[in-house]
Amino acid sequence: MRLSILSSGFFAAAALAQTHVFNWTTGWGTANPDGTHERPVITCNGQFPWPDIRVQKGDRVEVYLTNGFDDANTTLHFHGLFQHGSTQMDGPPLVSQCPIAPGDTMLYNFTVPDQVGSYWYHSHTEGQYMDGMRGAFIIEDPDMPYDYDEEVILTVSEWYHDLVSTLIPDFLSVYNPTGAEPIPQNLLMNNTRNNTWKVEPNKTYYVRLINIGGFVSQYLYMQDHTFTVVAVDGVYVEPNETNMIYITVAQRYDVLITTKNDTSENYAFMQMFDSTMLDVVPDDLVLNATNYIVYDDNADLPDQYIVDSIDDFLDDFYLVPLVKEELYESYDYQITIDVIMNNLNNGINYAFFNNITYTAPKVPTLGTVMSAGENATNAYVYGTNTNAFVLQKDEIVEIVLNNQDTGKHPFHLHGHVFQVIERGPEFPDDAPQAYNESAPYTPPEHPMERDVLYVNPNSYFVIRFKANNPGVWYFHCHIEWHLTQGLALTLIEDPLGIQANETLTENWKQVCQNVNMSYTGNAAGNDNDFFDLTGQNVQVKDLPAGFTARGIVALVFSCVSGVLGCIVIFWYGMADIPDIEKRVLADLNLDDRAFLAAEEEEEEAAEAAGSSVNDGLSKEGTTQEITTSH
Ligand SMILES: *[C@@H]1O[C@H](CO)[C@@H](O)[C@H](O)[C@H]1NC(C)=O
Ligand SMILES: *[C@@H]1O[C@H](CO)[C@@H](O)[C@H](O)[C@H]1NC(C)=O
Ligand SMILES: *[C@@H]1O[C@H](CO)[C@@H](O)[C@H](O)[C@H]1NC(C)=O
Ligand SMILES: *[C@@H]1O[C@H](CO)[C@@H](O)[C@H](O)[C@H]1NC(C)=O
Ligand SMILES: *[C@@H]1O[C@H](CO)[C@@H](O)[C@H](O)[C@H]1NC(C)=O
Ligand SMILES: *[C@@H]1O[C@H](CO)[C@@H](O)[C@H](O)[C@H]1NC(C)=O
Ligand SMILES: *[C@@H]1O[C@H](CO)[C@@H](O)[C@H](O)[C@H]1NC(C)=O
Ligand SMILES: *[C@@H]1O[C@H](CO)[C@@H](O)[C@H](O)[C@H]1NC(C)=O
Ligand SMILES: *[C@@H]1O[C@H](CO)[C@@H](O)[C@H](O)[C@H]1NC(C)=O
Ligand SMILES: *[C@@H]1O[C@H](CO)[C@@H](O)[C@H](O)[C@H]1NC(C)=O
Ligand SMILES: *[C@@H]1O[C@H](CO)[C@@H](O)[C@H](O)[C@H]1NC(C)=O
Ligand SMILES: *[C@@H]1O[C@H](CO)[C@@H](O)[C@H](O)[C@H]1NC(C)=O
Ligand SMILES: [Cu+2]
Repeated sequence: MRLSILSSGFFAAAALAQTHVFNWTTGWGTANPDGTHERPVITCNGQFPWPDIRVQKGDRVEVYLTNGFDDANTTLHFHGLFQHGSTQMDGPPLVSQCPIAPGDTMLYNFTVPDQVGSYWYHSHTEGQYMDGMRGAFIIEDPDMPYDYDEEVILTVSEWYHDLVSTLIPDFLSVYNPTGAEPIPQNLLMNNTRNNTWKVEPNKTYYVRLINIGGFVSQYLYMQDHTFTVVAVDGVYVEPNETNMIYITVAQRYDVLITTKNDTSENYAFMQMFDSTMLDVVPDDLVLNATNYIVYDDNADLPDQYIVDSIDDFLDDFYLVPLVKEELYESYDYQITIDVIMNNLNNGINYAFFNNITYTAPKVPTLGTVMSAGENATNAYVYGTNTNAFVLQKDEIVEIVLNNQDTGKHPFHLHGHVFQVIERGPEFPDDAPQAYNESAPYTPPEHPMERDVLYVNPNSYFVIRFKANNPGVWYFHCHIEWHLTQGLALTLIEDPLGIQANETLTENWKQVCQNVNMSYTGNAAGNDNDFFDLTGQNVQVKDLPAGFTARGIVALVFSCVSGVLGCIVIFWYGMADIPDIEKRVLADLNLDDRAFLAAEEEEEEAAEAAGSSVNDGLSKEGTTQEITTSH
């Protein structure tokens, strides 16, 4: 009797699995999310914002994504989904698929058998998601362990008035040698400002907080209400009550919020920039954004809510997963990566793992896996500039990340959640500390697990996971600016397992053909000799010997009086390096007079407005370098 109930229940659940079909075309429209500036935004079938996806555990999802742009490729990534047996549907271009050409359609077809909770989707191409191509992706749990009355999604992000395609050329420029990220204009909640959340009294809300932004972390806190954190990045945790949450881009916090019995008053729901991530804080930037928890439409809205300190946010390191997975006591394979930001010979500031800035291969890495046969187990075939690591089936992998940069970075691993073994505190600017494996430490008995983890400035973190999901998985900083600077690596997990269990769909191959890209061969596109990488894409050369990144910083910023003067000094400073003029001329594309004129105008405008120069510069010893180079 009992058995039959169980099995009929099982078949009922299986029969109920649904297929959700979405037919989406990207395009451009205009919107004014922050209420201060109308601008172009990326639309979905003409609509902005993009719709949320809501499915049940076990369902199938089919998204037909048509690239409706005239002159840009696109892709879609489903953040946090494991994509078991469907790594080809994961999204990042040149990693697990070819870019989708204008006019072309890709079918993302996968199931969500083994995950529940709060996820999101976004373009994985050239910062497009910061222009609006993103939405929530919720997998409902038939066995939800927490009681609540209502469920609500609440996204947060920063917002720029300029398009990413406008910001990137100025960001990745010799005139931005420190790699100062563009400063956003506002914080948004649910794609608006001054958001009103209408609540009923005496209820417990299950709130899915999702940071769909591309740059800054935020502090979230409410007037006279508390968050009880019950899940992070789709992993249930033991309830932990807190007044303040610190959420990096791409992270999710599911929280319970209990409303008051009394409906006479409305309350503030605050978002605050982590301003330590901004190189400059313009005078007119509103760091604290006020939103409203509204009990009574007729009652007044509160002023902003101020707290004494922002230091007491919940430290996610101490959260304990509800399902107690044992600590992976040791590792089989350790990958140690040092993070630095530095300039290459074109004067542009790049980001590096172990001195390599990710440079996309000529063939998507998954295409190389599928065409390399037995040689797919050799990392060399994926190229020397992709930071490729091959993982053995079921081994325990440890990633030690040493951040030698003075910024915080939220790192994301595709295809997995990982155990957080250790995270160091912030260390001073002049003394970055690497992880010391031989120093005694005790990792948590049941480490926190998630898919996005920030590292503190000049510090480190250590994570572990089991290589039980064959696939090509990207690991990268989720700050879109840093991803464009190359802060990424590729994990090729059990390549023979991928070959055995996955077949590339005809559509997947067609997407490559329609963008004129080969999908077989090594990173250089060579499918005769997988060990001949001639012609592979490589990073820009290092700065010439005797010339430092600091020198570039000094030179470029010594010319507050105008760009042309600046370039003269630039030449002069490097005059003793053979051929440097020719190389700099080529790199700077100096014949582009229009570009120079535009830059000059910008500089003048900036001076007129009295805007301050990147405050990080003074620390670089600018003055000193300028004097020596004159
Ligand atoms: C998607 O929509 C387009 C335009 O409306 C239509 O031509 C196409 O047949 C649709 N595709 C699917 C799979 O429904
Ligand atoms: C939010 O409030 C600010 C300040 O009052 C205002 O400038 C802005 O237009 C408002 N934004 C929206 C989307 O209502
Ligand atoms: C689209 O991708 C292809 C293949 O990587 C590339 O050659 C082309 O330049 C891209 N197009 C745009 C507009 O970026
Ligand atoms: C999606 O994948 C499933 C499993 O491979 C397949 O049965 C189904 O036909 C695919 N959907 C489409 C529209 O191709
Ligand atoms: C946020 O937007 C979603 C739709 O994306 C809506 O369901 C939800 O109620 C909104 N939440 C708040 C707090 O405004
Ligand atoms: C609301 O009232 C109920 C019953 O009186 C009580 O149990 C509960 O704690 C109250 N909730 C709040 C948030 O004050
Ligand atoms: C809150 O809920 C409790 C128990 O359900 C009930 O007794 C009380 O009247 C409610 N209070 C309000 C203000 O609705
Ligand atoms: C922003 O909020 C913080 C913390 O509540 C507070 O210390 C600070 O004074 C606020 N800033 C402004 C400009 O109101
Ligand atoms: C809650 O978080 C604090 C740190 O913010 C930690 O000390 C405590 O152990 C956590 N408790 C649980 C049950 O997760
Ligand atoms: C990076 O390059 C520097 C300078 O050439 C060298 O000292 C360092 O060992 C390199 N780091 C790695 C991880 O290869
Ligand atoms: C792997 O590479 C070797 C040369 O190192 C070659 O002889 C062999 O044919 C390659 N295997 C495949 C399947 O391409
Ligand atoms: C391939 O799929 C089969 C059936 O789903 C599974 O049993 C096997 O473990 C998979 N192999 C790998 C290497 O993942
Ligand atoms: Cu970063």
